[in-house]
Amino acid sequence: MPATTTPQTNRAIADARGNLADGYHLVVDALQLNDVRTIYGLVGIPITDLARIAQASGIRYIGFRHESSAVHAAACAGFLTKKPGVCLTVSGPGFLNGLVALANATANCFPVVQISGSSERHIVDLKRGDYEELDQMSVAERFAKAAYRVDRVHDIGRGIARAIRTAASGRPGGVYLDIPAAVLGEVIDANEGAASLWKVVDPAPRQLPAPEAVDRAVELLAGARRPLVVLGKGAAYAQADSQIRQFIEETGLPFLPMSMAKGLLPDDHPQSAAAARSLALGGTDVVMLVGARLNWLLGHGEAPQWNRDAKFIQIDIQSSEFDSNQPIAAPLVGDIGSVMEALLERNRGQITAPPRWRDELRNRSVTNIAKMAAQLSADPHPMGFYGALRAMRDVVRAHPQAYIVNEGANTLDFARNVIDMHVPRHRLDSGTWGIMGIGMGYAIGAAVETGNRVIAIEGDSAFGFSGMELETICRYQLPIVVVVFNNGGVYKGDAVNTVSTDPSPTTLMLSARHDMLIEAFGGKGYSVATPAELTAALTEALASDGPVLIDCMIDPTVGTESGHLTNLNPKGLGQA
Ligand code: ADP
Ligand code: TPW
Repeated sequence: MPATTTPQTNRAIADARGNLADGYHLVVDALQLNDVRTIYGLVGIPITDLARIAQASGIRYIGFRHESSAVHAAACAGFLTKKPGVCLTVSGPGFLNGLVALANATANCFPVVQISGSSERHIVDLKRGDYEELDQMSVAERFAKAAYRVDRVHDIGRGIARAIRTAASGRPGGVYLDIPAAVLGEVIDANEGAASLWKVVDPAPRQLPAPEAVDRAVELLAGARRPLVVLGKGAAYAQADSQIRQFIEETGLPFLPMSMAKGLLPDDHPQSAAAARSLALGGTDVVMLVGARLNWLLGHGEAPQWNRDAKFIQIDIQSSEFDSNQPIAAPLVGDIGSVMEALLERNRGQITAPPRWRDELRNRSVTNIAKMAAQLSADPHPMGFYGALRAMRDVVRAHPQAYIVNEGANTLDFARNVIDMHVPRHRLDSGTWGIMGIGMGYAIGAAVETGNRVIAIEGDSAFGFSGMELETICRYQLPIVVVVFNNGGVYKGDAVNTVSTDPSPTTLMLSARHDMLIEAFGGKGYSVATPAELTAALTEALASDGPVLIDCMIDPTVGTESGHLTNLNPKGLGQA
């Protein structure tokens, strides 16, 4: 019996079931033993009974219409709770449909375990052609943090424990757990089965930084003339909210939140440099990255976006992240809570924010906020992104506990700037990959895990990737309001094909009535064309508990292709 087994619980399980246990029940028991309360999934051979047995045992099972949404929902659960979300897929194509979301979770450092049934090994390995045949583990290995397979019923407990440990510890990520159909059906002695399960102790242990590494960072920050702190979604994930806030406020340092770190400190905090982003990045001489990577989202730390002479301090749980893009003058490896505590302890008043730098940032913020206010208050007809978002901002302000899910191109760029966040971990978006299709999965994950209202702000193209999950939302009666910014296009909606009657590559139907989709499933739909109508619809939607979709007509001529990423399109010889 493994040392960490809790014999009492296991014996109780075994007694209740008589003398025998099968793989299905052992998977469910192992998950329960590890406090898994919800499974997201889509059933079929060989996992249908697994979902049924899980449900009968008291685990909540949420069934989806497409596996990628199920895995996105579990990944969202992982981000919000700091415990791996669990999802269930069928062999072959079902597994592959989920894999994109598992890879996305890994890219975003969200802990999630995708458990998939798989076909008979002796048929798959000789490529004899089985139903949904695929060598899933070798495929998953390349896209996940790790991939494991349970080949014997005796190893189910070990497999689940290993998957949970790997997903949650160190840099979190997606783990694939392959359970062949034969193992689910395998039967063993119940006591032996129960004794083979164990509960993972301290799945994400604290990791303390070395004192000299902390002193190095304090010294650098103390000598800075234009210091800056960048908070990333790793900082939000770490649930070190009070330590982070205390450090920022005690030192007075200006901070810049990455999109999913918004709300860690409120967006209207006087030390926020969000409205002076270009000046902050271009001017800082010492920047401390807290759970944020110097990837494309931060211009790889390169000039001219960044000051060429800037020195970097980086806090991360994964030491191989350091020096991936720029020299890291003060690497701080550890979990963010522990590192922040060490910084607070060893700082002793040395770090301050030079008043001149703070004034510069404040003045730039005032100018930029005034510019934005002018754009927001304009009331063009037809309605543009800013008009719609002003209306939404004013209604959402009264609901700080609502979760915001956001995807699209222009819809993402504008909403990120206009909708302020006041509470940590309440914003979920396209993240590290800039992926479309997270919308309904994340919204469902957030609603299921928290019971709070969720508002999904969706480009019309973005929404299409997971739109069928409206049925899931209605089936479970989740408190989700989907707002589709309908401008009839992937990006803008005014492109024309001059050579044939086919729509252009970026064209979608401007006349689409997404509100009618939700009505097919018994939800409430609104179609709005002005900020006043949007205000009324959203207010009513948030006053209700039921699922709502607001189709919001947006001028198809405004916005830009690829949003603010236009310059990432390769140039070539020009358009046809
Ligand atoms: P953003 O996109 O918001 O800039 P990233 O996803 O690029 O954020 O960065 C998140 C970073 O946070 C990753 O490098 C990850 O290793 C790190 N991280 C995640 N959890 C923790 C934690 N508990 N402690 C320290 N670092 C963490
Ligand atoms: C999985 C490429 C980036 S943004 C986008 C696509 C298709 C949709 C933009 O149109 P939308 O937004 O949503 O109507 P808006 O506000 O500009 O009107 N496939 C995947 N991920 C990505 N990122 C793409 C394609 C893309």
